[in-house]
This record gives sequence, structure tokens and C-alpha cells, in this order.
Amino acid sequence: MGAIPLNKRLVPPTGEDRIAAEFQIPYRQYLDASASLVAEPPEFARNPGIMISLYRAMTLSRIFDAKAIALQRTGQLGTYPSSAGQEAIGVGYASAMQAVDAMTTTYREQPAQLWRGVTLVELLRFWGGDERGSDFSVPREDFPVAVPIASQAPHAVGIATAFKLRREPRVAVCALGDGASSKGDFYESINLAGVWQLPVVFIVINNGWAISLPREKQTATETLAQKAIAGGIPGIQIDGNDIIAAHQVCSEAITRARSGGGATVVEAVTYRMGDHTTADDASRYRREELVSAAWKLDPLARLRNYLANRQWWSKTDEEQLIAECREKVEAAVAEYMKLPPPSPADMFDYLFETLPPALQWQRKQFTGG
Ligand SMILES: Cc1ncc(C[n+]2csc(CCOP(=O)(O)OP(=O)(O)O)c2C)c(N)n1
Ligand SMILES: [Mg+2]
Repeated sequence: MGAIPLNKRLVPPTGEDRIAAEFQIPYRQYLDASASLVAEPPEFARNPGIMISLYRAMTLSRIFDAKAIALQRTGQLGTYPSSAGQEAIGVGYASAMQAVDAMTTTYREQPAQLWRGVTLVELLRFWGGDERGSDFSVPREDFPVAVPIASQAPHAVGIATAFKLRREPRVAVCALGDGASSKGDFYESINLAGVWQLPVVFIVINNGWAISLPREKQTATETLAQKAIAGGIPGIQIDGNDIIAAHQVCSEAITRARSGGGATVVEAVTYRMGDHTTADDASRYRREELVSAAWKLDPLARLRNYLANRQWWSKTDEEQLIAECREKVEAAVAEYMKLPPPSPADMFDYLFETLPPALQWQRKQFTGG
């Protein structure tokens, strides 16, 4: 039994009715699964230097991801959420931002964080349980990842409000999941973003799953992008595994926000290739065929084929890049391993300016002093 299509559920207008409102949700894709161009691409897609830099970033992220999972499996990292399969949208929106912009994000956005300048060591530190990994050396004003679902959406609205009040030409970019788009925080955020015409862009990373809950059980809307309409802002759906669409559509939305044109919701359709986190076993609720079908849409292979088809990328280039990324990741792991572990007392020390008496007691029990 499939979902009832939206148009069947709409109240059909009778002879007495006029139309109160109408909307459309555009869908953008340039590069299809076979790496063929299906629409006239924007200028940057013809530039090998730009396209290769996007590919390099996506590859580094994929290689880091595999290593992080291996580290967790061998007891050297905490619970880790894989971003495999989501590299195009992550690198796409991050590369559309300017350094002065600010990002609030969920926990699966390593591809975007790396592009923004968060280091591999900082990522390892954070996922190793050391909060100092969130003290980013480069994107100082990007927020630490939000593990509470959708709490970063109102944060982005707050940041965008500050940018607007200070008349700074800066944009807040908020990445959140399909599951997060069901939360009140999201609806409240798009509402304020619309009514205050804020410089904020919401990137809804629709990876098909909220842990074990599939997209079709998440919401009855046909697209997640159309939720924007309720906030009075535009929504667009894109092929989130197409780096050209990801970079282009996010650039358009960010540019519009920067120039006073207000907010946008971009829904990026992608797929969570891995388990929800290393603490999950997706084979218990997800058929293997779904995952193998999704691998055929792999954003990394798609971009590699696009580059190779234009003679911009050879087998040797690929081998060199993989070796280079592995070296970078291994060097970061070696540095991470040498870092002294954080003090467990830290969990008491950074939440309150003055520790409440009950926690003072706990801290004393814990540290013995
Ligand atoms: C406020 C809150 N409720 C519940 C959870 C438990 N939880 C962790 S991840 C997750 C699913 C989120 O799915 P989605 O937004 O699609 O992001 P994805 O994990 O797919 O990247 C839930 C419900 C949480 N972290 N925070
Ligand atoms: Mg999801």
C-alpha cells in the first residue's frame, strides 16, 4: 500500500472556489547517475581546476570516513556517524559559502566541515570524545555539531538575525536531516526566516533515513522542500549526489540571502550508505538491495566519471590522490593518538559558570577532591 499522492488528498476546487494559493517545487539536476549532463551546466562545471578541487575534497572525506569507522571498531574512537554517500551535498554547500558566513550543522557533515577548514585532527578529537575538537582553528564562528535533532535551525536563525541587525553581508547556513525537518524547531525557524526575511539557507539533507525510520514514514509531504512554502520562502529539491547541482543551487540561495533576498530551503536527495552510526546495524531494518541500488548513484564515482570523460582525470591522478589522502589521514591519526586524553572532570567544568551544588557533590565524588 503506497502513500496517497498529494494531489489526491487536496480538496478539489468546486465551481464556487477560486484558488487561494498555488505553488511549485523545482527540481535541479545537471549530472545524472551515468555522469551525463542532462542540462546546460553553469560556467564552473567547465573549469577543470574547480571540478578537480571539489573531487579532491569529496575523496578526502570518503577516505577519512572509512578510517574513522576502523578506529571506532578497534576501540580508538567513540561512536561515529558515517557521511559516506553524502559528500556532494556537503562539499557543494560549503564551497558555495564565503569564509565570513557561519554554519550550524548536524553530526554527519564532515565533508562540509573539512571544506570549511575544520582539521582532520579536530574531527578525530571530537569523535574521540574530546570537546576541544569543536574549538575549530579555522572557521572560528561555525558552530559545533548539534547532536540534538534540529536544534541548530533556531541557532542559524539567531545568527542570521544578528547579521541582519548589524547590516553585515553574511549568511547563516544550516544543514539538517530529513528527520530533523519534522521537528518543531525547523518549522519555527522557517517561519521566522520568512517573516523577518533573514539571510539564512536551510539545507535539508534527505538521506532517506532517520535512524531506522524511512523517509516515507517520516512525513506525508511529497517533498521536504515544499515545507518552505509554509514559511513563505522558496523551496527547491535537488539531486544531492550531483555536485554541480549542489554547488550551483546553494550558491544561488546563498547569494540571494546575502543580497537581502531572504531565506531558502534546499532539499538535497541523497542516501545514507552506511549504518546510522557505528552503534547501529542497519541490516536489521534495511534491505541490502536498497543500499546496492544507492551505490549506483554514488556522488564520488559520478564526479570521477565526469572528470575522466573529459580527460581531466587519469588512473594515475586517482592513485596519487588516494595515496595523498591516506597519508594525510594517517598523519592526523598519529597526531590524534599522541594527544593527552581530556580529563573526565571536564564534563562538569564547561556547562555552568557556577556549578550547582548537586553537581559540585558529584564532581567531588568523581575526582576525589
Ligand atoms: C531532540 C532529539 N531527539 C531524538 C534524537 C535521537 N536521534 C538521533 S539521530 C536521529 C535521527 C535523525 O535523522 P535525520 O534528521 O534524518 O538525520 P540523519 O541521521 O539521517 O543524518 C534521532 C531521532 C536526538 N538526537 N535529538
Ligand atoms: Mg536522515
